[in-house]
Amino acid sequence: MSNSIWRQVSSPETQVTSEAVFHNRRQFLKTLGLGSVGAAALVSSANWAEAKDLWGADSGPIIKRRLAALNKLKTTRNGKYKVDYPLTQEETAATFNNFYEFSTGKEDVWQAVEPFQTSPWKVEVTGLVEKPRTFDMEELLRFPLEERIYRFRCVEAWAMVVPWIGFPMAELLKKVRPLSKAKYVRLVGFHRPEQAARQAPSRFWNSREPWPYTEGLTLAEAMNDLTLLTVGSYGHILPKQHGAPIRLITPWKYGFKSIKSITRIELTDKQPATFWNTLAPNEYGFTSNVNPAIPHPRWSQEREKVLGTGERRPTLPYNGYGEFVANLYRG
Ligand SMILES: Nc1nc2c(c(=O)[nH]1)N[C@H]1C(S)=C(S)[C@@H](COP(=O)(O)O)O[C@H]1N2
Ligand SMILES: [Mo]
Repeated sequence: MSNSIWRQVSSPETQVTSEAVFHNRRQFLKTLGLGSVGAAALVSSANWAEAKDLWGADSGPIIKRRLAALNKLKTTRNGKYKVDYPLTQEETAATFNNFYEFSTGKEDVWQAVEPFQTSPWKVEVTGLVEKPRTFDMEELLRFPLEERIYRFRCVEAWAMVVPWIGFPMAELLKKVRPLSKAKYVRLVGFHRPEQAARQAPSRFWNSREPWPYTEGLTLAEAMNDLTLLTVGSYGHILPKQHGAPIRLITPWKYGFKSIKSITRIELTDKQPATFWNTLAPNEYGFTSNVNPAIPHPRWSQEREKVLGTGERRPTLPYNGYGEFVANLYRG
């Protein structure tokens, strides 16, 4: 499953925070006199057989088995949003992830999430609303679930097509009744240093990362029908590496807006600070709609690279969703 074409992709989000981390980790292993075999043992001494494939053995059977074990979800397919590209293979999408709470790498996230406990889980919905409320996951899974096949475009220029399962965020917001003062929605991830290695203070790096991960939308964006609170993919509940048990998907925006493993949704009257915008405001704007005409400060956004095949194709304005969202940005 090693995906060497991806090694050529510079990892821009990664570069912001992690060059020092990688350097120090290598230095650390060297100090201990460990090569890659010793490093694998550090990753998961409890499960040697699975840890070792991090370093090159075929991970295909392991990931297939794990995905097959996830609970299935009952859904209806919503065919409104058509995608004329083939689906990304499930194992490919599930072994190439951005999830900085666990790793700055992409091909090791699916292993690094092992300690993460995603059940029980609650989401607090609060702030400028008439009826603030905490929902537990069982309640959230009782919203009518739809399957939607969406394009997905990371700001780093890789792209995929995934059948997500979820419900419009608008349905949740209607239940808590936003006040007329509410103009933005702030979304908050989790903070569990004991389960998420990179949230723990470390003597090996000095992180500036403002945990928990946070994101935000305008209320109008949050109410748009495309904005999906996502609880599943490929017919089953989300695997941890995709942001179990509940994440956001905003397919017309760069992937970092689609915050994983949400614990809190807060309505506000001011534009909220966000994780990436706080770290590098000139690179990761609050709105961050997919736009081939606006280059990232360090690379062009004119083309994208298809996950799994390496095919290059033109980037589409709003990632192909202009007819549904462009009106949000007029005037
Ligand atoms: N909590 C959290 N959410 C996150 C991230 C993260 O590091 N932490 N990474 C973002 C980025 S940069 C991308 S591209 C997508 C990747 O989603 P995927 O791994 O399910 O493909 O998740 C986004 N949501
Ligand atoms: Mo991303």
